Amino acid sequence: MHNRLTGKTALITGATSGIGLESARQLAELGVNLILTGRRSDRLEQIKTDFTGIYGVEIDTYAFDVAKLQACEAFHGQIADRTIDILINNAGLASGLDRVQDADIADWEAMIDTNIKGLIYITRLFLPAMISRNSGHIINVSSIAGHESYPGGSVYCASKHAVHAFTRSLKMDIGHTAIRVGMVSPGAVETEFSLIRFKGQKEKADAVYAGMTPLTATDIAEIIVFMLNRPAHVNIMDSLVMPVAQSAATMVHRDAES
Ligand code: 8X3
Repeated sequence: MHNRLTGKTALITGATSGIGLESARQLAELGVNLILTGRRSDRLEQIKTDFTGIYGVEIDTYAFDVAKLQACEAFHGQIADRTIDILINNAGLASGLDRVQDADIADWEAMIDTNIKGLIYITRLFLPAMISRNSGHIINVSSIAGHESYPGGSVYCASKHAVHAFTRSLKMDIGHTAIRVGMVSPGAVETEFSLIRFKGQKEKADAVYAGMTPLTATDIAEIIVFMLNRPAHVNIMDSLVMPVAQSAATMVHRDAES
């Protein structure tokens, strides 16, 4: 595959695990310099050490919570002199799978704050420089839950529908520029996602992927890299990606024995 990405700089939120971390790894392999953010500073430090040795690209890490506007503003101020060619708004989580009438409002707030507010804060802060330069590429990590709702997923699905709607409006608002904007909308990907959704209950998390072959973070990162690596006139607006065993958010074919 022709590599159009070497020497560019990518800012990736939620880069300490899962799709964010794999996207970082694959971009580093292609010679992309990285600015990685996440809440876990120890993991960021380890990733920086590991990747710097292997890939020889420039890597900077910033530990903060994208859900906090002031932290996002401070981060933006710290790297104001950097050219961000690629922004991957990946930070996000599911918290709980409870019916509306039973759900914990703190879970809802966590999802709204990170999945919606974090994504729109970072976009709002870094977009003006892209517009001034008339270049850049933004990929938002959405979900099948941005296309469909399912029981127990009310606010998670609402947050990903918000990502979907925001991404489409964003593209329109900067339609006069050369900036590309798209999203990736995965179905079941086996990462820390379900463990976090079920608050560390491993059996519940494992059951999500039982008897089927889920997607991996690597699968989704490959698609993100493919989207980023298209020629400048090609903008993939959305990639709805499912494991072959999953035909809709709640329709999963599982092996009979499990
Ligand atoms: C992750 C996929 O199906 O749990 O966004 O909503 S799902």
